[in-house]
Amino acid sequence: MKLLVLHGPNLNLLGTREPGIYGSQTLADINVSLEKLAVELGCTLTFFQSNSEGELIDAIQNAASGCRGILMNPAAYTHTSIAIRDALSAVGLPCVEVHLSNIHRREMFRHTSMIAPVAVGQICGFGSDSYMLGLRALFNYIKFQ
Ligand code: CA2
Repeated sequence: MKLLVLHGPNLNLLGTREPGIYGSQTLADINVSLEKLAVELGCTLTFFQSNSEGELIDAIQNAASGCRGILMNPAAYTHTSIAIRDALSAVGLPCVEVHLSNIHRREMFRHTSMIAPVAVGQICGFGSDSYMLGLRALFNYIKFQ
């Protein structure tokens, strides 16, 4: 089972700034942990981070050939991007939306997700564990659907 892991804008800065909100782990640390879990579960991961909405959309479209699902932290595009939502909807692959922080206890503008209505589910507020929980959830969803 091949899965795509997508990281949205500014997540390349993880571990270098705002550790109080986003933790001290770098994106590379999170990817290593995901990779270890993937070996345990028996799936293969492809990782991609971009600060560009268009590149994320291209990655979602390309996932349609070969990948069974998408684990995605759309970062700030969560709250704004109808284009990413449309891409997910168009490819029809199961997507689990994850966030490091609990977006529902932060500013009002973070309470709305454009992505949640086209996702299998959303996991937020557990720091890097959100990604691990999200990977397990996506894997089990695909395996048992
Ligand atoms: O909690 C999350 O995972 C977010 O997706 C992170 C986004 C934010 O816009 C969402 O509302 C919630 C921000 C990612 C920015 O990451 C940074 C990392 C280090 C330093 C500065 C920003």
